[in-house]
Amino acid sequence: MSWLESIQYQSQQWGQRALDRHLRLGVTGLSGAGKTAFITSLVHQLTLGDQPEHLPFFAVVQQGRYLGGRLANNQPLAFPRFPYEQNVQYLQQQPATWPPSTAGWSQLNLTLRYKSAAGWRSKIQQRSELQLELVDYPGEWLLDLPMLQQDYQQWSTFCWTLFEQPHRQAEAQVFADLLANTDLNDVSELQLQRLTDAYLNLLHTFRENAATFLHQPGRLLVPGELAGAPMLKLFPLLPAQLKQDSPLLQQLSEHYHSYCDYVIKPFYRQHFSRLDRQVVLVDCLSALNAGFAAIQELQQALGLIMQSFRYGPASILGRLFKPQINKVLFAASKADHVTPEQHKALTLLLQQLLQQPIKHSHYASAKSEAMALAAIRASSAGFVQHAGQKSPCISGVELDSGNKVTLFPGEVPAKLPDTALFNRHPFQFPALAPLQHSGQQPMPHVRMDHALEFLLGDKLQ
Ligand SMILES: Nc1nc2c(ncn2[C@@H]2O[C@H](COP(=O)(O)OP(=O)(O)OP(=O)(O)O)[C@@H](O)[C@H]2O)c(=O)[nH]1
Ligand SMILES: [Mg+2]
Repeated sequence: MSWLESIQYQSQQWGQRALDRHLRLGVTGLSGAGKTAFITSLVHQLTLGDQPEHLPFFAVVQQGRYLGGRLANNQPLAFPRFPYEQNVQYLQQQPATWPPSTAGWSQLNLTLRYKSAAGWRSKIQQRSELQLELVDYPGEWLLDLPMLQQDYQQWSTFCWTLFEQPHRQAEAQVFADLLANTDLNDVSELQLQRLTDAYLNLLHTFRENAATFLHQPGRLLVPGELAGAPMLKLFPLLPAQLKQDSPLLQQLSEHYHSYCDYVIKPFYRQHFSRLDRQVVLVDCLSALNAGFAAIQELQQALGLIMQSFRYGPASILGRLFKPQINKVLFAASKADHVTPEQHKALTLLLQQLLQQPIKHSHYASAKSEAMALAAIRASSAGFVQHAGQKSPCISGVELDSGNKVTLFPGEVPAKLPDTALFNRHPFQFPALAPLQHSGQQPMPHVRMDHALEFLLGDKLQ
């Protein structure tokens, strides 16, 4: 072995230990925003997508330096593993279907190998590695974080302010009547269960009939491993009932504090501390479909989330976990449900939705970018001739009917629309089934290469 080879070998050994780097990527979004689809696609792209034509804006692939990614086997055996293979199976079956909504947290670690672009590292190391850690969880759990800033009374008051809004009022009245006729001295198991069931029923009704986004506590809808835990017998008492120091109020306050201490804090400490990078996914199109109230509530929910993630000494996460996120990607998901020339408007709409929360947050200190993307493409884009004119369109398979459709789904407003616009022009963006694709090809996407470049590009130099 020559002295040069010897140095190279020594350096490689040292380099593998000292330079192997680690990145924890947080994928954030409300239920249905597309987190599971995003992680599945990201893993698929990084393990199969080394073809430059498939990821044209991902520099490490474009420059031929990407050596591939594989699922790491260093994951603690006690951690639930992200069901990547099962998700791919759903997407590749005939007909292709979407993976189901997530019911618990799970993690996946990836090892990415690449050749360094330049500098001393490229001379002494044949290859470099980056460890990527990804976590998935039900979106419903994200909205628990703001509860840490409230006590039970404040939370109950907040809930009833929310329930007074026109799109929720009628549904909430039944539960309000039930509470009004409740004996506040009765803290029996049966009473607590009966009222919790009624509250859970209300949350389901809100979600299905009123297209709402804010549902707390999240574990009531998606309990995960906590199904049956006594502290999940939790619902907001009426504002008038909060003024009397009743046994029921005391019991519910106790459940609330246990929920904050034993569920919310550990969950966020485990999953949101030490995040290096973050993706915030927002499904703007479904909210537009659901109407003015839904858009407003989406904005409110995003505001609450961003407030919770606000960094610096004043923020709750800052105080608890000292996060160090230095790059945030804001992404309007499912962009393949509209024609490509609408993507700009979709990005502007997303920026408008997030404008207030971002202004008041410390996200300003992190590098951020906004884009419209589709993690897993469900349509192909093209043009049709109509009245002698070429018009943009998309083609795909309708999720509900299974029918093939070719359509122009409509324009995306570049600004937050007002009620008048919704009255004049209801939005009807379609929901489509994933495109059929063969196993060994990377999943079709829209701008995942841009997302990968923004999130990982500098770490793969
Ligand atoms: N067209 C299209 N639809 C998508 C895409 N990603 C997600 N969807 C649709 O959105 C639904 C929800 O996506 P998920 O990835 O399960 O959302 P999630 O954020 O993980 O939701 P929870 O697990 O409930 O928190 C899917 O079932 C699809 O119908 C995409 O890239 N393109
Ligand atoms: Mg999910």
